[in-house]
Amino acid sequence: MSVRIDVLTIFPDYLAPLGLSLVGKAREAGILDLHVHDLRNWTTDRHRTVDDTPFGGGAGMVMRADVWGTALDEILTPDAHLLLPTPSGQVFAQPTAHALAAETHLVVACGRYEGIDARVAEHYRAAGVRVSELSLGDYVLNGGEVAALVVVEAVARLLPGVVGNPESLVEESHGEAGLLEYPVFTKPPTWRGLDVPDVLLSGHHARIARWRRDEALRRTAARRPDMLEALDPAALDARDREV
Ligand code: 6GU
Repeated sequence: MSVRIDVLTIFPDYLAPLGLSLVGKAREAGILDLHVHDLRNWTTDRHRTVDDTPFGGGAGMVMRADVWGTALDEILTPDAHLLLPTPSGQVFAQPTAHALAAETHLVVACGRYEGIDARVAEHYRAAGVRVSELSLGDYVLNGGEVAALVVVEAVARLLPGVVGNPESLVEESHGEAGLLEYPVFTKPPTWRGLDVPDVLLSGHHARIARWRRDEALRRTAARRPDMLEALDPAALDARDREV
């Protein structure tokens, strides 16, 4: 069971960190088959042009559909899911990471400048390719490369065998509980006058679990009231409601 991911970009060096850390190890272990391609390899002119001025006028440049089409025709396979990072996409979140981790082939097409000619998404959708336009959040970046890093890391760590202890995936922020994670502590028990909460040193597993749940609820209420609103009321017990 391995996932193939192809990333197309005019800045392949931007993706160099994907050789490091857990993602790098997943690649070495054959769990993740990642390929980064230079879009300019599919240009045909002397200047290796990938962009042009926008029809209708306006600032900036638009990436050409013909260059992207030649590249994607070669890279896409029948089971591929095409991901187009763009600030006008749907916000990428953990449920999408889980869904993508169950795929066999992801192709990430990184736009730059003002974006990719809109006919690229339209053409591949009409051809039956699953196309998802994804945003990282409500701010503007210079291109899709950082989003490609984010998607590859978020997906790779969900592949079986990448994160050493699968339990690390269970109690994390944006996990199944729909809450932010509780605060964590390690040695020393006192640091600069600050003590680790007594309950965590008590060895009393039920009390520790209750304390962590309370902290997760308090944090989520303070920082992300939208997440608390979205919780299924049936997921809250009587004690939760007191917090
Ligand atoms: Cl995916 N791309 C760009 N260019 N800007 C963004 C983004 C993506 N997500 C948030 N801002």
